[in-house]
Amino acid sequence: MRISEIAVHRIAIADPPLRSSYGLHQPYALRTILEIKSDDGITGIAETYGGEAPADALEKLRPRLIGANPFRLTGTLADMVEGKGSGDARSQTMLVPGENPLDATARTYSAVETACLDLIGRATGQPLCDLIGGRVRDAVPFSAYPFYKHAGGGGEGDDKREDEYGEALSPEGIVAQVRQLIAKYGFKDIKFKTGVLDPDIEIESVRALRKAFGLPVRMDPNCAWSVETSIRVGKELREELGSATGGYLEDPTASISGMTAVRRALLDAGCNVPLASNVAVTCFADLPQAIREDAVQIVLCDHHYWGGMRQVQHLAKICATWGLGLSMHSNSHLGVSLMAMAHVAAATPHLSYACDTHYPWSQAKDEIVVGGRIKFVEGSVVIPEKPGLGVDLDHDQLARGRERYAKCPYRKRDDTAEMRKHVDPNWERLLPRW
Ligand code: GKR
Ligand code: MG
Repeated sequence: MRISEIAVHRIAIADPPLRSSYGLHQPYALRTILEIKSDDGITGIAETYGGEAPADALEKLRPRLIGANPFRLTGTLADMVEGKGSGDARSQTMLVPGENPLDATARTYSAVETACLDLIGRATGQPLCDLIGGRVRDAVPFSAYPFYKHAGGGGEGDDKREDEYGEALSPEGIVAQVRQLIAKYGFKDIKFKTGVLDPDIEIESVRALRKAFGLPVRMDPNCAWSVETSIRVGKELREELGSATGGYLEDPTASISGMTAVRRALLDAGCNVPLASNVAVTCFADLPQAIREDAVQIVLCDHHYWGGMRQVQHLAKICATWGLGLSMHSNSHLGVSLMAMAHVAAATPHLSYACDTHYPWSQAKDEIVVGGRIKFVEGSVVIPEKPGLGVDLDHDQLARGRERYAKCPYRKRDDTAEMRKHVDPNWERLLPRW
């Protein structure tokens, strides 16, 4: 079997005004859909980061892909898997995920790998998770992912969307948002995006969530705090985020050494709130220092930027060996990414937390898989008994996504620009802010 054709689709999907320490989500999130066709007429698909740079990188790869054997991918594209650099330079501290040039090749490789595995799954009649070692679970649990949010449902002009969740800029608002998410999807864990309001209000929000639902809460301020503030919040929330609850504190402060300082102070205070990361630790080269210094106790994997699904499985093995937990990171996405996340999670024994997903923030109108939205059963995605990823592209919907992209005025994610437009014309991303 040889690759005979590739197609790269740039699409835009409505995204509500969610807040994080990066700023404010724009009314559209950008995604790229990749199709890889074989000379025997089978097509594999993948979804990755959007905008011009990720799509151009895939287009540039065309000469290396056409004629290549999809079974021999690692050999063909070995130079791309790891990306470049490590530590602060490679981190997602200042750049939103998907915008870091140092992990660009790992991201591109991942999209190609996913599409090839989907292709191979379709050619052999096997679900993707069963090609990469076989599933250890038939259903993959995901978390409710509440965000502080302004009023609005995303989209612009004639395409403005209904606001299903409403504004949430207080502890009560967050509890109401999570109530809706749980009622609709059945989630059993809560990953809470913070780093937006004064830490005392965010502490109150975590307490309100624990009180209202009694579920594990994981708090992620994306480096908005100094080491001192991180230590204070960790101490104050020792009960609510403690390891016994299944909670953790994710990237409270920037850099591996910052996380080390927080961890040491929390342990000295007898406070076992584990620290997780998808900002300080983003590649294999970050692991030696992070493990040596006990900077993080949980790593968030993400096949989209860790260099693909098999790299995630290697990461899981390293985490298991060194006694670290493994969780899964997410960014705004549709059903193709969701199914890829579910397949890799299904085939990764050492996955110690329910995965993150932004899927509830996307809408049926934008979904590009045949049959519409992927269903959740009690917070989990069930692996379908179908070959490959188990989902097909709806080409009419894909065309609508391309039209939205053509009309959309921007070509990369920029949460600072959106913050300046709608909240504060002088807004800067200050780290630490508190
Ligand atoms: O969607 O604003 C967002 C998140 O802040 C996202 O970009 C982060 O990458 O969810 C992510 C995280 O866990 O850091
Ligand atoms: Mg995070």
